[in-house]
Amino acid sequence: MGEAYEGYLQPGISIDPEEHIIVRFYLEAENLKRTLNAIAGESSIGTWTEVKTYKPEIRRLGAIVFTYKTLDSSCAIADVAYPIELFEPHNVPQLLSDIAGNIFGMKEVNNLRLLDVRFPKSYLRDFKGPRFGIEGIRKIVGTESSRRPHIGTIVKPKVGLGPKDFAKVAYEAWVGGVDFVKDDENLTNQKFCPFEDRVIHTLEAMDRAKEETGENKMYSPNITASYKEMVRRAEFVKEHGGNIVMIDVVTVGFSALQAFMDEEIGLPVHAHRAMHAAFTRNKKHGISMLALAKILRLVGVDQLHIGAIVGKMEGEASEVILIRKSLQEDLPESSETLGQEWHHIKPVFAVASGGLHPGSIPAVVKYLGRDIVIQAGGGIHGHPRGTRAGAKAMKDALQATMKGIRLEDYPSEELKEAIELWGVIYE
Ligand code: CAP
Ligand code: MG
Repeated sequence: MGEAYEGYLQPGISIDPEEHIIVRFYLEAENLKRTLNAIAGESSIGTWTEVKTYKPEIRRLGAIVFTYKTLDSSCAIADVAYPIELFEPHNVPQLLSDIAGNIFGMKEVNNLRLLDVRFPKSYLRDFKGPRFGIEGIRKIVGTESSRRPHIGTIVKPKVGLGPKDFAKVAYEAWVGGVDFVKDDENLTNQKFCPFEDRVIHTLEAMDRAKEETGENKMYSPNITASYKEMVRRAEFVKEHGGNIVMIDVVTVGFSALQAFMDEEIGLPVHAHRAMHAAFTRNKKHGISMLALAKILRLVGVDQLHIGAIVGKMEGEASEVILIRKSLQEDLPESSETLGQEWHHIKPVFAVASGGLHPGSIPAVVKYLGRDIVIQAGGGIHGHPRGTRAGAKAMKDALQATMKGIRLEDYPSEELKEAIELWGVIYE
């Protein structure tokens, strides 16, 4: 074998964070220094050996490992700086082919995890970010001054109901008190529930619920499909008076998602992250949810599932809290994160979902604050007296929590019944 260039490893060198995209990696390898060097090379300009086609001016595009800390003899955490010139503006697939591409499959890598990423202002400039974000969605629901969390439901069973039954369940949930109803991630346009019929019936039901309650409501149909079909479905939703759409952002892929955002259809996007855990869950390998969330904020989703801490899905409190912050705040560099200033990119409404019920609300609010959509599927439609009572219990639990009252002490029969079945979680 020929020799590879060794100069990508330059610990201690000073890096201008405004001229680079910085990536933090966790690495396990036999020879940490050699593999860090190889990772920086393979993810920028290099390959396994020196090449005769090389020209000295190309060196400026090489990534640099500018800090690394060994945790023991076989693992390290390293920060790698990628010169901004390496990246095509406004091209997330290309970004990922650089910083999250071949390197995960290199033989000499035992485990590699992309922990965090930081974008300079010059890279953010070519992205619009969320068109609605927290404020835009609060305006639709009418919570700009109360600043309370929104509550929502996923119609259950996940799939199987026909359009009329689906709309009936949605209506019951709205009248019971939720702000937001959404399709499940695997409901799109199956024969038993055609998309257009479902949207028409459910938006009619939403209008009735709005009239009867005097409250604003949202319905998020899942438009996940091939790109052109997503655009067609979103336009259909808009024409029929819809006010948001849902996309399974990981399964549709970044190219489709970016192209969809560029269409400027004028509806907020609720991002479901189905399949993310295939690469975010293993703590030693893959890509963190934090990094994925930052990229999705950049691309411009308005609501994003981040985990619920006390529900059915995996996700430690410290991690989910940091993801929420990264979606909504500018963060300085710290031991937890590379930090990020977002400039013109608006904050994202975070979504807590998965195994939640009325009794989970105190803990979710304690951990994640108020700029959060709290969703319950089973935890509403599984109420002993059905969907309307479940939604009422959810609304009462939120009101109690906002007033600082223990759920057990709140005068609500529906809430009492929910607590008897599922309990209360305060932390
Ligand atoms: C919640 C949910 C969501 C999960 C996904 C579900 O339903 O609709 O897809 O929240 O996980 O089908 O499980 P339940 P995450 O309320 O009935 O659990 O939000 O972590 O991405
Ligand atoms: Mg679901």
